[in-house]
Amino acid sequence: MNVKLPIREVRAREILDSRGNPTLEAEVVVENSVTHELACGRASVPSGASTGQFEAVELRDGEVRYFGLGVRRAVENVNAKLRDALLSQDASCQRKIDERILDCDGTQNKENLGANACLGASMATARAAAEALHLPLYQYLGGIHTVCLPVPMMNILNGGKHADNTVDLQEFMIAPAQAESFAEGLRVCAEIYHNLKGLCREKGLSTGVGDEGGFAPDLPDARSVLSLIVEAVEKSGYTPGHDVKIAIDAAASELYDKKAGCYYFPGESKMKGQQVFRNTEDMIAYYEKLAGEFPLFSLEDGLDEEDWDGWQQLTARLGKKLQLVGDDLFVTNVKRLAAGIEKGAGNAILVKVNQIGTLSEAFAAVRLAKENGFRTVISHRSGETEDAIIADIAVAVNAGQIKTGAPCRMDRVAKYNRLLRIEEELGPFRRIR
Ligand code: 2PG
Ligand code: MG
Repeated sequence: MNVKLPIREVRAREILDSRGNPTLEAEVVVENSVTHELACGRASVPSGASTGQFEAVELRDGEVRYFGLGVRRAVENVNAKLRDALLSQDASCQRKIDERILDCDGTQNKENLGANACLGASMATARAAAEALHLPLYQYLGGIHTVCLPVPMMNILNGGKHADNTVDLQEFMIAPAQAESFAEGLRVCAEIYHNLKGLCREKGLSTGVGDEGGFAPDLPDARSVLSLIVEAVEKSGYTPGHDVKIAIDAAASELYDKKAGCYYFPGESKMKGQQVFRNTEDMIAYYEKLAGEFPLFSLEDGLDEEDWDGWQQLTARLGKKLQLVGDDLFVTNVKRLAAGIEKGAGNAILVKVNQIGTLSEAFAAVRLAKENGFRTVISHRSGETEDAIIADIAVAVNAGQIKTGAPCRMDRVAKYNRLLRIEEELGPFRRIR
């Protein structure tokens, strides 16, 4: 007899995220048709700061409370419309559940119910189903295909919209290239993080942290950040480029000045006492130079989210040498990803479930990426909660890589700790990059 998991309750509430802003938490209760046991799944929705303009709509109340950021309307959409659409549906078929959520919303970008409402319901349903079947979530979602722990791209130095320093590029990350296991890789990165703190202190730089837990000192430009990171890697006893490689998320859409038609670097301008602008050609040359001088392996959002021509040039020039990750460019959307694949724009996708609004759509993006030889990176948002669901997702889809901030602040560390537990369950098999 096939077990069914009819949904018995759907509800949501407003909670706070790691920046102290409201976000939505959903709960779904299902009944196991064989045992008649009830099981509850809970999930909370993250939120970005450098949000891509093509992301699904995050519904905010726009009222006085919480400076307009309340999510009571999204909560109400879960408690009424989504509840009606999902009650008594079988939670064990995630695709059908997500299709009902999409039909209930009825728009392309989820502006009706809000992607936050949709995603909360989608993720809480998966959790409830896994719980009802007594399976860990990664195993429920990925079945026997769950074999690969992701390599962490650990963000150790924050800039851009995630900090108030002069670093213009948003994220500087390290990845353990040689570690034999996730736990070992995590240790390597955490040690480097601590040594980076020591170096900042020695040099009289701030050791305060940004939204994702990375340090946020005032430094004049990307080259000085990369030099400092290389120093921290060496101080930790590792060889840059061999043991540890470096990744950047430029979040270039945030630097792009539409009127001027080029990228403005406010921090670098301030530190150097002269206006620093770079056009698309300059940007590509700039990255090429940095990649020649430093052990870069990955560059995310190196150019603006609408600059398809620029992305094509960037990929033609650097695509063999670097992983070129589309975040704001693809927004976890199969249509935009398909366009990128066709145009030869980028060679990897950043997957953020709240950019699109249901698990099934995010998984479709992962599938399309893999079918076309694009790499996949599962990612947190800069505004997170204690929910570590992206750890399970990264394992379930064998993403290969995860980006979830510094080993600092529990909203980030919760994901790393969840992966440690998963590795203990699965054993240390992983794909070595
Ligand atoms: C990014 C993310 C996560 P945000 O740009 O990749 O690091 O930032 O959530 O602010 O969009
Ligand atoms: Mg990004």
